Amino acid sequence: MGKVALITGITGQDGAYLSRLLLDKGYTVHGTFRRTASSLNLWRMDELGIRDQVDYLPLEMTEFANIMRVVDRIQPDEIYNLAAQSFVHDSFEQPLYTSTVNGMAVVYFLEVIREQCPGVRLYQASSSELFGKAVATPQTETTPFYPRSPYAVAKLFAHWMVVNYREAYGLHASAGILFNHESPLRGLGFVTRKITAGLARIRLGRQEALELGNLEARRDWGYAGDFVEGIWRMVQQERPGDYVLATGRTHSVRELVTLAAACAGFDLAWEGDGVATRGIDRASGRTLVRINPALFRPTEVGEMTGDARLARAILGWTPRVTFEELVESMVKADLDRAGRGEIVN
Ligand code: NAP
Ligand code: F7E
Repeated sequence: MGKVALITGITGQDGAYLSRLLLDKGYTVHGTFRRTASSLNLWRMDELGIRDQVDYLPLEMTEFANIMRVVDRIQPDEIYNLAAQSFVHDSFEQPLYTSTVNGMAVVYFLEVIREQCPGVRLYQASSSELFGKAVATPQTETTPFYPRSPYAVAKLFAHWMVVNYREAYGLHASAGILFNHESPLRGLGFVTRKITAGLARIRLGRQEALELGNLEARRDWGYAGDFVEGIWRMVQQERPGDYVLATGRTHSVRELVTLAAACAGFDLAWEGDGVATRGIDRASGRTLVRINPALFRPTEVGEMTGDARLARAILGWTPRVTFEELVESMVKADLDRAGRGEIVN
């Protein structure tokens, strides 16, 4: 018989790709969603063609007893905790809620496993944001953490809880310290998808310009489809552990916009400095990109570069899709969607 997986945050980007991967491997997949809207938004599952292959359960991460009952009902072999308030920018406005969902809720899961089903394997979605104002480059599993947002502080609490439950109670609990990973299924609030969807709309005359914050921030951007493979491999190890997943290549937001613009058929020239910076389409002279100071963060993570050598050595994991291929695929997907007149999610 195949294994049973419980994925929290099934409606998110990683939930969709991980579901597809587990289904391909013969798992029975149960996915949890939160009942915030009147209907369940499964557009990502639709894009991957797997909507009807997953069992969906409502789960509120802030409700301990809800988690207890869902785990008891499903009796999973593996739990992948992906649900989170995952927007770093929003966490400055919602620090309490972010702390509860990203931090405390992880302890609820750990307690349920410890009390009810200690043999269950847990994956916790940790983040490169733990490194924050990084004290060394590139970042590895042993680089000290310096979180720079309520999001990162809450994830750090959860991360150490996972380590502690593993050491104190012998749970098979692993944390993936994942660097930014993107795809055509990325949420519109993140900078990659905001840029590719925005440029597609501009190309089709449906948006005037793109407003961005810090163009100089640098990230190690990989492809989500590659990263969920690494997540699964962590959970299959005989011994649980924590692993960095990253590409080791870093680009600035400015480089990202320039490349995405080229993929959308624009030749972008940059003029001005600071908040007066503008990205201008050389052919028409139109301003396509401008800066909105409201999009800057109170404390920013300037640069991230990951070193995934441990994952390569132990898990046999390497990312396959390059930054250029990733950006091109995202622009293409958004041009197709905008061309079909679809509401871009
Ligand atoms: P995502 O697309 O934003 O998905 C987050 C999921 O969490 C969504 O399904 C969301 O539901 C759910 N959620 C949020 N608040 C909830 C609550 N109170 N109760 C129940 N569910 C809730 O994020 P992702 O990119 O797939 O990332 C997956 C996980 O990896 C997250 O924990 C994220 O913090 C972490 N991570 C991501 C990256 C990355 O680059 N993608 C890197 C490192 C770590 P709705 O659909 O209802 O909003
Ligand atoms: O920002 C800058 C912004 O929101 C990337 C989450 O998945 O990865 C993600 O967090 C950079 C930042 O991702 C805009 O200031 C400029 O420096 O796409 P982002 P993030 O904050 O790195 C980590 C690993 C996670 O764990 C998180 O869950 O881009 N930036 N202008 C902008 N960012 C946004 N969102 N919007 C802008 O207009």
